[in-house]
Amino acid sequence: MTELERRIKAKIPGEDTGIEVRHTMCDICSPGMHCGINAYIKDGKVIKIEGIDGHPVSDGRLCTKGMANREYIYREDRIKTPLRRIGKRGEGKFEPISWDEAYAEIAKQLNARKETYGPESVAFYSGYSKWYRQTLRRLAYAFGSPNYGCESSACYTAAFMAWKMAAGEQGDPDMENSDLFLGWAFNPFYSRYMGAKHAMELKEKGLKFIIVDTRRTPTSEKLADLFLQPKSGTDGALAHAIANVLIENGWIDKPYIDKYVYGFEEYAEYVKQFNETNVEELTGVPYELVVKAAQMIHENPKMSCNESSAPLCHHRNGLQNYRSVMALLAITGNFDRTGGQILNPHTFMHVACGFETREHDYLYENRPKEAKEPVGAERFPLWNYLEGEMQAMDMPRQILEGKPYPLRAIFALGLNGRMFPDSGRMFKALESLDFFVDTDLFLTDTAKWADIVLPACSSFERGEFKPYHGGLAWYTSPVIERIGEAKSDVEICTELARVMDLPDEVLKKGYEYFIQHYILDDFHVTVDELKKVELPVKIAEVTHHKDMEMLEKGLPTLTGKFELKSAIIERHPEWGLDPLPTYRQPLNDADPEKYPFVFTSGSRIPGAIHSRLHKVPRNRSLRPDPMADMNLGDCEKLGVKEGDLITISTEKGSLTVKVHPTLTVQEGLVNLFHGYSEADAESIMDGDHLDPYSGFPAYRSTRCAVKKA
Ligand SMILES: Nc1nc2c(c(=O)[nH]1)N[C@H]1C(S)=C(S)[C@@H](COP(=O)(O)OP(=O)(O)OC[C@H]3O[C@@H](n4cnc5c(=O)[nH]c(N)nc54)[C@H](O)[C@@H]3O)O[C@H]1N2
Ligand SMILES: Nc1nc2c(c(=O)[nH]1)N[C@H]1C(S)=C(S)[C@@H](COP(=O)(O)OP(=O)(O)OC[C@H]3O[C@@H](n4cnc5c(=O)[nH]c(N)nc54)[C@H](O)[C@@H]3O)O[C@H]1N2
Ligand SMILES: [Mo]
Repeated sequence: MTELERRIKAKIPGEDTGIEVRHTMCDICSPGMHCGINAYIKDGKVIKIEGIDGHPVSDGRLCTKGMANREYIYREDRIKTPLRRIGKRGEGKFEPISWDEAYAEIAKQLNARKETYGPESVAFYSGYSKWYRQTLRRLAYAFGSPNYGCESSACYTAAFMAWKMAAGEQGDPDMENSDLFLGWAFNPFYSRYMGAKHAMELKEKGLKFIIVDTRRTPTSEKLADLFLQPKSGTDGALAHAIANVLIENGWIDKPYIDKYVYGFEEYAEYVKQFNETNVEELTGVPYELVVKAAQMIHENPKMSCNESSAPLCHHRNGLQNYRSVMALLAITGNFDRTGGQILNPHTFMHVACGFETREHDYLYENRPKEAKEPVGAERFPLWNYLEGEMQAMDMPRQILEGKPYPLRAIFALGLNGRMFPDSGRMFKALESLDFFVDTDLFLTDTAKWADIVLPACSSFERGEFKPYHGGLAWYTSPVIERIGEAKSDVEICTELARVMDLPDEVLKKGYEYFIQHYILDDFHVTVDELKKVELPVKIAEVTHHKDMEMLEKGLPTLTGKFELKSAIIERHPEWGLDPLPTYRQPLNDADPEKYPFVFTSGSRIPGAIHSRLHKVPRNRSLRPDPMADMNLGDCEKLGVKEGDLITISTEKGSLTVKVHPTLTVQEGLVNLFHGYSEADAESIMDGDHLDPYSGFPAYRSTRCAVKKA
């Protein structure tokens, strides 16, 4: 081997090797992360990736998912051209067509639905990706439909709703200044490694941790000073029991409550019923540990709490459980206070960067005024009141029933039918549509049901505006050519708006116009300037929080106070919801004799994210088969050992997977990751086992039976 060959083999950048390093970012997980990537490019192809040293947020690091980027963008099932279905729905037979043909067909079909049934009969839906959502929402509104909606009908929004009800805005933990962190459903080691690093550093500096998790995890082992392991979805009862001990012992901040909290007396009366007589039966947590938790809270007065976007809310009682945990912050005077939970408004795309933008104007200024209520509005009135977008979990029902009005077409970016509980029903609904467009990088199981499939490009093939916390911003540039004829989602939405000549000049001007005029103008920065910087730069001063400033000014709630009792719900008795954070048990009504176990699905595993990485070989090799965790004792009783097949059955159906006997879960619980084609967790869930407050699905609490397969 020559020296040059050796250098090429070692992927060393240089003019002689023809290898160049360009900066991009990972968009496989949430916008709160988006770690910086050095992409090593040779002959137009990415041959290696690594983290960017000095990136102000990720500083050289990438997680198991981020490391998958190269294999992810070159997955074999990447779509290269627009496709038209020629086989049956779901069969996967398509013919390539041109972009012009695709747009023309979409315009024709969507307009025909509008003509026959009204603009609301077309829904505009986004899967987990978020970067293009403002443009998609504007497209929906420009078309005249109120039905913009997304995966956030099952992620994070329920928490946001709880915050809006209590305080009018989202709170975040001020962990650096806390004495105690209440890590309720907190396992960043698997779901956001930077959070884990941060927590470890603070632990070293003396921060105390209470961890509340249905499973033992790296977090419970490495961080917990006290670990509570409740049964799935019983968090509300546990929080109330802790509150009751705090109140009984006078370990609360009475002057703070008197001045800033609404509904305390009734709440205090209500939580009395969660006590030593029933807490262990309700939650599985011994009463001594409840008292210990209360004691720790009392001894460590500055307490902040984890914001859980998923596991706490993935129950039919999820939003109320969330409010119950938040109540602990209010009664101990830890809201809007240093070391507690402080208000942190979103800057852009679900990220709180510490500065304000006019994103909201862009999102809502073209919202149709005369339109019908969005999907789910009747069934989930609180959701509709607070969010005003479609509650997508009600989409399959409405498609199939046509009530309160027909929903006949979907234009989607990254729709995954397998994230809808009772996914079988969702696929039936897709089958019954007049017209379905799906846009994805890959020809997924869901895309196979579409009439037209559009090829989206990856974050390596496009540029996008990317703000980070701390007042930072970046505008990435493509590091490779587009694969096939793929386009970026915002181009697709904009071009479609132009082809259809929708009445929205701002939308038709495109994404860069939006970023420039609604976001960057206020900071006197141009898109072109930002594109030139190699790494995120500071564009705005961060507004620093002043202790109790918001409380003193009056919170943006109906009462101006932190509401333990929701004044919004009080004013709407017709909704049939409780103003107090009342508790009800989480499980569905199936016969407990027949279905003695609890099926929970979705607790994160390090190497996978939803449906995205199961087909990436290096990640798949970390866990080659879908695998359900069960307690060792249960496995012994069932006579199964590591790797044996078990069948998990619910009232909806059954699936067969390998079993992993473990002590991380308690007896009675069956835990499986989701998003697999061959073991679809959602296929055995009830599509109507939803939280009436938020519409969120109960992914984590279905009664099931288990037997050896
Ligand atoms: N059982 C169970 N189910 C769950 C959960 C759970 O805990 N348990 N969690 C829920 C939560 S919190 C979430 S956030 C959802 C995730 O919801 P999903 O939307 O199911 O998430 P993904 O599978 O990551 O992505 C959806 C699709 O988007 C495509 N995609 C990726 N990048 C792009 C892009 O740039 N453009 C376009 N057009 N498409 C792209 C992917 O290929 C994929 O097919 O799942 C929910 N489902
Ligand atoms: N590797 C990986 N990372 C991800 C994702 C992924 O799919 N894979 N998804 C991303 C997305 S969209 C989201 S929303 C976040 C979610 O991020 P997290 O909220 O961290 O996700 P989980 O791992 O589902 O839940 C955290 C912990 O809550 C526990 N838990 C489950 N049910 C309950 C319950 O009823 N009560 C209590 N107290 N604890 C419970 C689980 O055992 C788990 O250890 O992760 C993001 N990061
Ligand atoms: Mo999520």
